[in-house]
Formats: sequence, C-alpha cells, structure tokens
Amino acid sequence: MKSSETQLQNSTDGGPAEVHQTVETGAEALTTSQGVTISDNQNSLTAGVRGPTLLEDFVLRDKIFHFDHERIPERVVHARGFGAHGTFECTRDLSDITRAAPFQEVGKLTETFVRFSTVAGNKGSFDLARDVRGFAVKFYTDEGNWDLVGNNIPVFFIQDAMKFPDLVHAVKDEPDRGFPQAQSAHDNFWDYISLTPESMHMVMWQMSDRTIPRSFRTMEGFGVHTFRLINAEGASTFVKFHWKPRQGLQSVLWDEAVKINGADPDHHRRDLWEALTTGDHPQWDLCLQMFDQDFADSFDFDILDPTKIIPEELIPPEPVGTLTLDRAVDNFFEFTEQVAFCTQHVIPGIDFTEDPLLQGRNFSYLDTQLKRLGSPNFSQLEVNRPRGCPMHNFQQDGQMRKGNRRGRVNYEPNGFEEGPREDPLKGYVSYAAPVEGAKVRIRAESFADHYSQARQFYISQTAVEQEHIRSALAFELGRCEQARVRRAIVGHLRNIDEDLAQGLADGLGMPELPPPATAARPTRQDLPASDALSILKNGPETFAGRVLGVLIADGFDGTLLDRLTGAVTEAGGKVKLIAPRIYGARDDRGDLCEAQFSVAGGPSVLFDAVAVLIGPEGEAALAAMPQAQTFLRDAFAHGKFIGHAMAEKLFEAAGLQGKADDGCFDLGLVDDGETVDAFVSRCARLRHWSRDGLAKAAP
Ligand code: HDD
Repeated sequence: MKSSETQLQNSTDGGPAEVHQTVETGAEALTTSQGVTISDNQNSLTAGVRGPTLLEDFVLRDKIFHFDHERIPERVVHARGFGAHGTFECTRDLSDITRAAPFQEVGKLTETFVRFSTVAGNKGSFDLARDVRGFAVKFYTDEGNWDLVGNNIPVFFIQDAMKFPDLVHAVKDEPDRGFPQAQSAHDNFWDYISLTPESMHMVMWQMSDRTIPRSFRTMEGFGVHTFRLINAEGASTFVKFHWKPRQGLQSVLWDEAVKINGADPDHHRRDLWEALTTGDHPQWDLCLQMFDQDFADSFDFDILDPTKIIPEELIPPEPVGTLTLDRAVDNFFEFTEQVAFCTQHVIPGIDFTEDPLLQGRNFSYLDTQLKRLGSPNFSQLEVNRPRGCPMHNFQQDGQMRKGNRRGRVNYEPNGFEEGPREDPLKGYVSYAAPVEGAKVRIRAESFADHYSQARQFYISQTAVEQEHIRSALAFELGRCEQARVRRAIVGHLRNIDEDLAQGLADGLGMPELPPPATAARPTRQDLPASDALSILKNGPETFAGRVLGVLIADGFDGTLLDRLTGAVTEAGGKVKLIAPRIYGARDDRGDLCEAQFSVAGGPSVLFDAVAVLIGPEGEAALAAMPQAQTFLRDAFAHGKFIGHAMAEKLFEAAGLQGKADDGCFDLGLVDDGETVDAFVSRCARLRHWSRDGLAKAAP
C-alpha cells in the first residue's frame, strides 16, 4: 500500500496551505475534494473482490458526484465560442470627449478579455457554419468593467428586442425534429425573414462572405448600436464602435467552408490558439464614428435604428486605440465558458442611447448569466471580477459567495462610519437625456425604410462578391421546402436589386418572378456605393499571418523548400508540410522532413496558398493518390496561388494538364530565388480571382 506525507507550504494567495506529496515520487498527491489523500484511484470499495460496491465509498461518491455536475447550461445564443486575453492601448487622448478611463491618456494600457462566437449552433457545432460571429470585449478598466458586446456585422436583424426570442427560435433547430444545427438554411428561418422586412439589410451581410470568415483574426467587429460618450462636463457625443483588423479582411469560399467543417471543425479556434501560442498576436484598431445631434438630425436614417449603418464616407471612423490579443487562456471553462458579458456593464463616460434593441439587451444579459452561472455572485469569478479597480459594496451571501465584508455593518448609510460610500463626483451619472411622451407600442416612422441600405450594401460589392451573395441565397433557399417562402424572399430582393432577384429566380428555376414585396418606403436609388462594405476591397496587402501548405514527396528539392520557407517567414507567414504519410518525406539530400499533415488529413482548404514540391522518387506514387489529386484540384478551383516543382504528373492526374495559369508558379525553373519571391509576394493577394472555378462563381 502506498503511503504519503504532508508538508506545510505557502499557498499562492499568501496564506498557509497544506500541500500533499506522495512519498514515492514526490508528485502532488491526489485528494478528494475534502483534501483527503486517495490511495487507489482505479478501484471502488467493494465487499469482497467480486462483490457489490459499498455505500460508504466516499472517495467514489465524491468523484462521481462532481463529474455528474460538470456541465452548466450553454448560452442560448453564441454557445460556441473561443476566448483570449488581450491588452488595449490608447493611441488618442479622448479626454475632451469622454471621461471613460481607457481613453484618458495616449499609451494607457487596459487589460481585456475577448470572446468570439458563432450565434446559432450549439457548443459542439462547427466553426465554419455560415453565421454571424460574436465579437465581445471586456475591458477591465480602472473605473470598472466595460463590456462592448458586438458582432462582426454592423447591423442587426431586428429593430426591437421584443422580436429577439422569435428570431432566435426561427434560426435555431426546428423544435419537432431538433435540427438543423448551426444552419439558417431551413424553412423556419426564411419564413420568419420573409415576414420581417427590416431584416433584409442584415440578410445581405449574412449572405455575403462576412459570415464565413477565414479566421477570427481576419474579421471586423462592431458595437452595432449608437452609444454616447460623455465628458467630464457632462456633454454627450454619439458614437459607433468599429474594430478594424490589422490582419486585413479575409473570408473563405462556401465550398471551402463546407470542406473545412469536415476536415477541421475547430478551424477558427485552432487558428487563434496557434497564433497566440506562437507569438503571432492579432491586432485590431478601435475606430470611432463620432457625431453630434445636428448630424443625427440631418442623417437620412434614424441613428437609433440598429438595422442601419452610417457610411464611413459620411463619418470616417477615427482610430483611438489598439487591441492586441496576447495570451491564450490556460483553462477553457474558467475563462471562455464562465465569462459573463452584459451590455449594461458600462463605465463613467460611456452611456446608452434609446435604441430599442439596446434597451432590451440591457434587460436580458443579467438574466442569462444568472441562469448559466447559477449565482448572482458570478462577478466574483476571476474572469468577471473588476481587475483595474476594487469592488466594494454591501452585497452579501447568495450561492457560492466568498469574501463577505467583515464586521458588524452591512448597510449604507450607517452611523458607524464603516464601509464604502457613494461618490457623487467620481461615480457613474447617467446622461440627462430629456424624455417625454405617452406610453405607446409604436415603431417610429423614422425606422420604416427597410431596403435602401440593403441595396447600398449590394451595389458596394465587387462582381465576385455579388455572385457569392446570389449563390449563398440560392443554397439557403434551395434547402427550403416551402415554395411560398422562396417566392416571398425573391419578392423582397426585387426591392433591393432586380438583377439579383432575377439571377436568384433563375438559379432556383422559378418560372416567373413573384411581385415585389410591399414596401413601407420605396427603395432609394441614390445612395452611393461605399468601398468600406466590401471584403475584397479591404483585404491584406501581405501574406503575414497566413499559411502556405507545402505538399512534399520523396526526392523533393530541399534547397527550394528552405528558400520558400525563408521567403514565407520573412513575409510573416507560416509554412506547413503535408506528405503522403504523416511520417514525412525525404528530400534530395536524403534528409527526412517531418510533416504536420498526411495528405488525407491536410486538404488544401486548410491553407491560404499551396505549393507542391515533388522529386523523382515520389512523383508517380503521389500522382496516383486520389487525396493528392483533390488537394491540387481544390486549390486550383478555389483560386489559390500554386507554387510547383516537378508536379507535371500530379497536374495531369488531377485533370489540370495545360491549365496552369499565371496564378501558378513553376518554382523549379530557376534557382536564383526570384520565382520564389515573386510567388510569395503574389500570395499576398490571397486569390487569383480571374481564374474560372469555384472562387469566381458558384452554381
Ligand atoms: Fe446578444 C449573447 C451580441 C442582440 C441576448 N449577444 C451575445 C453574445 C454576443 C451578442 C457577442 C455572446 C457574448 C459571449 O461571448 O459570451 N446580441 C449581440 C448583438 C446584438 C444582440 C451584437 C444586436 C445588436 N442579444 C441581443 C438581443 C438580446 C440578446 C436583442 C435579447 C433581448 N445575447 C443575449 C443573451 C446572450 C447573448 C441571451 C446569450 C448568452 C449571453 O447573453 O451571455 O443574453
């Protein structure tokens, strides 16, 4: 029987704590949750070697009891997410506009926690679902926690929180069958949308490639609503928050998304994890659109309507700080799962507007945290507690409470002169917005134009992006069983763009166009295109943060791989090796290069660009592998830049003989490195859009 000894040590919080060590190995001893050292973690206590388990086995009971209660309710929306620690650095002193702590001084650093998410799927769904992405940021400021709970799309489906439960019910799995998961491509969603014309602007964004981002690192974030900034004198400035990725915008193609979901359902979380753990820290600039009441009064739309943007050409977003994600969480549950974002977590200097969606959100988030985390004391958890400043109040007790105030007094005011006091000068003061009117349930007239900005979004896209929107709609509506739903949506699209509606109707095989939907306001044709709304016009100009997948086979040119790796690394990218077998391949010097993927486990959809380096020994065998053929065929069809050396046989086997275009680089031709450099610098453009294939158009 093993024995153990106990030793007294200081615990991390400074107090004495008992640390058990096993005598034999000196390792930490395994204990029950009461701290009793466990002698045998494999066998229950039984009456006789083959007899029944005894009721007194408290070691078994303690272990199983805890396991049985490991799960907490997943979020009703945004269940699947991934979080990271970060730092926000102020780059512009905004003290004249807001007294919000993070913006008081250039160079000021504020700790943050960020959680990205999908909306509709459950916690175990896949990363590349076509879906809006959550972009929630908690700032641990020295005047309290501020949560900016946004999305990667600047508008929302609905104008009033009253509609939120219906919207979410409609998009999530249908209640009788429990599917589809993480899919808006079903009748209930499109039926609801067809009856909710205010959604059409958001639908255009949703059907664009914004909802299939290449990475969390390559998407924008938006606070969506108009908020207020309040300065020390109490003056208010309206503001919209934008996060602009320094990595540039980038999305995948739908065909890639579908395949990535199979090959690597955790693609986004793995990508962020790898970036964080290899020091490639992603950054976003926080940019503010700031405006006053005069602009609000003169703007074509209501600034309280969350289904509208303010075009960047009218109010350019001004950079005021940079967010750097610099640390991966070391425990998923304690941070990513238990983080509790609430829109009503604001700090002095930040205030709400009367946007009815925001107002409703402010009611909702506290409820959900209580439901999920099970106690009003969720603010005491490490990820949720204010870190930049202390928390002092007379709240007490409740489930799982710790750190109640000591002493006799637990109320305020008190005559004992004990405990914290309010501070009228430094404390949070709501902006004294004048309010009047009868109690009504009426949507403001100024919210009635549902199509003009949807049209503006559509005409701002490149031809390729417009085609992607059309084919996304064709896919989604093609999955609807109800012809009336398909017809109704095409009717709405006629109010946005007739060519889009006609193209979709053709794609769906509709014999004739349905009539346009009844519109509360006619669509404005005069809103100009805005480049900021396109992904392709805002892509990166570098390969930094991207991945080149290099398929190697025996006898490949080792010097060439070294050169290629050097050029990609210099450009800030990474190289990952794929070989017929995971063991790797030998180069022409006889050295074994270990691979990160076998060709069966590393399809080209996982990479931003590819190269195929083959040698005489491996040429025929690789060309005969169906997975290698698919690797190259997909890369080609997806418009990827392709570097190759000795790959003629594989091109032929993949059906691409004679098809190599100027997006394909023969790296074996000259060995002065020029072609390698030209290839890597072209990879910065991400795709060869002029190539016919799935990138350009989809059925
Ligand atoms: Fe919400 C979660 C973003 C409208 C109610 N929402 C949640 C999260 C994000 C958003 C990013 C996940 C936070 C995390 O990572 O933990 N929600 C939005 C945006 C909206 C929006 C950008 C519109 C502009 N939400 C919205 C409305 C309501 C809610 C109108 C209810 C009236 N949202 C919730 C919630 C969730 C939530 C039920 C589920 C999990 C959670 O709060 O923590 O309270």
